[in-house]
Amino acid sequence: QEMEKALYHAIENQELKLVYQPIIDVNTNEIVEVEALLRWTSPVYGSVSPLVLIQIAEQSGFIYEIGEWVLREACNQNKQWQEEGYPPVVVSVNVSALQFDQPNFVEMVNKILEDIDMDPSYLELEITETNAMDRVDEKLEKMESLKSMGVRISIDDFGTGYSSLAYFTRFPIDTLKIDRSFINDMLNDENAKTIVTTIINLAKTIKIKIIAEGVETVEQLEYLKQKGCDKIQGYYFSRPVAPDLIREMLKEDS
Ligand code: G
Ligand code: G
Ligand code: NA
Ligand code: MN
Repeated sequence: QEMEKALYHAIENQELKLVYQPIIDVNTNEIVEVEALLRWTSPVYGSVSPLVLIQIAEQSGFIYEIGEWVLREACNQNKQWQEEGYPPVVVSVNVSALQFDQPNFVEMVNKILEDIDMDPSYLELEITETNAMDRVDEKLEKMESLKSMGVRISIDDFGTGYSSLAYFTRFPIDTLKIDRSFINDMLNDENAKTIVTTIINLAKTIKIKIIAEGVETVEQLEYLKQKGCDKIQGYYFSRPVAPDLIREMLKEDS
């Protein structure tokens, strides 16, 4: 397949980039995390949606190399911001199930952190809810190892996978990220509203942090704040942006 070939050369040709979307503490209004998001501008195909890119990468097996590149790049970038004196933030990296299920995944993460000499507590790994429900025992063991290293774990797109929150009490996770579809519908749809408030309340009782994704309006922000949501992410505050723009925003925070 042609696109596979193009992707094969994308890393060495430096066509892959990461952008970063701020995650805000609703109580202090400060950036506390950034989510790294992959972008590919191919000379042949132009900008390729990350969904398509990840799909091709998974089919072709390039996901391992790309996933490792993303982790290393995001950690390097975060370390660099810290060395430049910006207020430290957590960098959150999406991990595909294939990548997480690799036997040496934990060792790879550890090696990257050691190479970069980065404090593991500034790295968060995002696993989607649906992906987390497959090969559970293996995943639990790896999550425990990562936790004991000090790495944080979050469940992404939460609410879309039909698992109960009780199920996730087995997982050593720090954060649930409420899927943006619920945030989008929340103020117009009683069901979505109930789901959001229930997730927030239950998470509080089991001491898991909440990030609301896809916050686009001040009304959504105010509602979430009132319900006790910890952190928000979305276009209301900022789109995913290049590292220099993150510098600008962190400067305003310091
Ligand atoms: O940035 P955007 O909303 O276009 O991302 C679309 C999807 O691609 C999201 O679901 C996001 O989680 C996924 N994605 C973006 N970057 C990465 C990455 O580095 N690794 C993996 N596995 N998924 C990513
Ligand atoms: O699946 P995941 O949660 O990783 O997806 C992150 C994706 O959500 C990114 O592609 C990002 O561009 C997108 N995104 C982030 N904030 C918003 C928002 O406020 N509205 C919409 N529609 N998409 C958003
Ligand atoms: Na994500
Ligand atoms: Mn997400």
